[in-house]
Amino acid sequence: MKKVLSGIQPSGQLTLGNYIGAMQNFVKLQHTEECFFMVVDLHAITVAQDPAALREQTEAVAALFIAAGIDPNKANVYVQSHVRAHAELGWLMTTIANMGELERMTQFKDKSAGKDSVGAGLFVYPTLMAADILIYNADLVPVGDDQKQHLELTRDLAHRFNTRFGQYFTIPEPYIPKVGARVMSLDDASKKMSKSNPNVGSFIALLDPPDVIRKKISRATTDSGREVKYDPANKPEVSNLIGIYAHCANMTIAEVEERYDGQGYGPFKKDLAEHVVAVLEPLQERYNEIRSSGEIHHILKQGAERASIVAERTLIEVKERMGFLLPRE
Ligand code: ATP
Ligand code: LTN
Repeated sequence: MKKVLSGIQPSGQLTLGNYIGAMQNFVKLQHTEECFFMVVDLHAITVAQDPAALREQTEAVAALFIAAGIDPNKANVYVQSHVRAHAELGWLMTTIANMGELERMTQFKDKSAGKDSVGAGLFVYPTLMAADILIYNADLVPVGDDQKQHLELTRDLAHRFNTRFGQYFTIPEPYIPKVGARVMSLDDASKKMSKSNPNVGSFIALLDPPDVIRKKISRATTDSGREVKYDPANKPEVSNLIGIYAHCANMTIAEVEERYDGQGYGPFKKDLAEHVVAVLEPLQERYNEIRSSGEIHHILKQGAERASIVAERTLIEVKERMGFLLPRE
């Protein structure tokens, strides 16, 4: 069995981008591999969060994991800050990283662009992500396309550690979907769909009611043509919608193109909305059940306990190799 780890930030409402880019693969991998899926609250605070909203979103994201089909008896589901070893290994990895390589991270450049004051946590964000992955010696990391560069850095840090302190960390591989690795914004196909976009019309939240989903899709930007054709370079908006369609209807891109051949955008968008609703409605029902039962707290406690055992073991080994004096009896 391979070890799989991934995380999602409780920094807003989860979107269809998170679902297609990451969560669908979480659900798939849990059947064959040993999985660790976290709500990464320590990462979320690298930009300012309202404390009450952070607490609510953390619980909401955890419940969405389960609602999306992650089985807590198959995968470990927990909150990053409940496993203290993450923060500690994060610090150790920060001392292995160089300023130059962190300055090159595009997520840092995007999130700090135009800001008067940028938190130091945002800068060292990737070293904590590296710790998240390396602490379980994960083989595979299911993420969307935007996380590829962070994964590359994680691999470099693992390799650097191994060279300095002896072969120890597994070099992890990204696991990225072929279609849907970068679901784009509904209002601007040059930007990825993001839960932190202030324009709520730009994303479909997993908890959007059916009528809101229909409205958002009917208003989604297309082009002045009428051909439902997958051509990301020349028809980025329509290609993005076709990708979403293919995922939600479980069809290939070619099948979607064929179905709407010669029909224009109207019927295509209408059906697309129904396919998205059909995927999200049952997920929302399960979500409501999980939230009202309160069972999520037990799931998170159990997940953190199991994960801590593995994480603590790694931390001791790493500290030993780096030359820390470990406490003795
Ligand atoms: P934010 O926009 O607030 O930075 P986010 O929406 O990117 O957050 P994350 O928690 O950072 O969400 O990402 C969780 C996972 O979802 C990551 O694996 C990320 O690659 C994936 N993901 C996020 N947005 C998209 C998208 N538009 N298309 C595909 N995958 C995505
Ligand atoms: N950086 C990721 C979230 C994240 C993560 C991780 C993903 C934190 N730790 C470990 C995979 C593995 C993001 O912004 N999407």
